[in-house]
Amino acid sequence: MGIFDKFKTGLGKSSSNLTDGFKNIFSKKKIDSDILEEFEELIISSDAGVDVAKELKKDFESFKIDKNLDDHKEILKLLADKMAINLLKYEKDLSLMGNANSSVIVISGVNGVGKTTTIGKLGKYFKDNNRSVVFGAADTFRAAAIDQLQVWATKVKADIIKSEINSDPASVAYKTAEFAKKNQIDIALIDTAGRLQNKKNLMEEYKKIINVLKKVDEKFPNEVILILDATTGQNAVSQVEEFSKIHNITGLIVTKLDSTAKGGIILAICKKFNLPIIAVGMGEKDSDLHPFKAEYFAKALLGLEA
Ligand SMILES: Nc1nc2c(ncn2[C@@H]2O[C@H](COP(=O)(O)OP(=O)(O)O)[C@@H](O)[C@H]2O)c(=O)[nH]1
Ligand SMILES: [Mg+2]
Repeated sequence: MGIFDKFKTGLGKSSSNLTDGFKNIFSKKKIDSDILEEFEELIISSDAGVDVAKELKKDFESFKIDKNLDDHKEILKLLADKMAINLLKYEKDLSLMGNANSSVIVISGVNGVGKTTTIGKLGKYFKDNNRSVVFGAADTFRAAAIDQLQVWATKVKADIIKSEINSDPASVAYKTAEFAKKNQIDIALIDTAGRLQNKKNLMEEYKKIINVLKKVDEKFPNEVILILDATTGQNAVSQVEEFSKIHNITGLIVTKLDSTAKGGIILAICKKFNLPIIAVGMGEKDSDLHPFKAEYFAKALLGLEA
């Protein structure tokens, strides 16, 4: 399956929701204010946010009137082009990550968003691109979390640094960075716990992890990537706000796009925060993580072909 088809399949729920709505909208001959409102509401229903919906509504209206178009596909193509142009600056070339000697990447985010799974998938991606990889099991709160990362390490043949349950997460992070530097490992991916029950502790913990990494090398961590679960919708927006108070965020990965009709959340996040989308998760398998491609995303979301 080509990459575009993966976006198409992965965004299937979101695009079928939108496509059904478009069908109804395009069945009306005249575009009056009711139709425009229906269009705006449809976009909002994908969790793209009010600002993006208003912008797209304007585009929709002008394409339809200025170009006097009757062909739905043509209008959707123009909308997709516009969307892709807006999103282009949030693309990041994942294959360039880790070109510096030993890059340390901290993976953060709340419980259950897909941190550990994403680390496994990133490990597979980097290994497939001939990079050496080490995982750091710094979510030391649950034995299962350490085991889960070990399973991924074995699967993708990555090294792993781990310690016993309840040991100090910062110490595991430190050892991982030290191992990467000493052995000239290209990429170290550090898993974290992200339990939001006690925000003060969480903040202290991330600060400690980041500080000890700087002790190994002041350029560490090279990246701190926040993982967002697309199924949580607008909650993802507040998570970016909350975590940016805790630590600097260098990029985002949005997971579980395959499980939601709310894939428009990426539009809302890009509009609101000036952060690159490092990759998107569209399934549970190791091959279900892809670098973010603005054009593919826009076309797939609107139910178009490549
Ligand atoms: N459908 C789907 N499930 C995912 C994706 N990413 C992660 N998951 C699932 O989400 C659940 C939580 O993932 P996990 O990595 O343990 O989250 P963590 O607590 O943040 O480390 C697991 O069942 C994963 O298989 C994705 O892109 N699509
Ligand atoms: Mg985990």
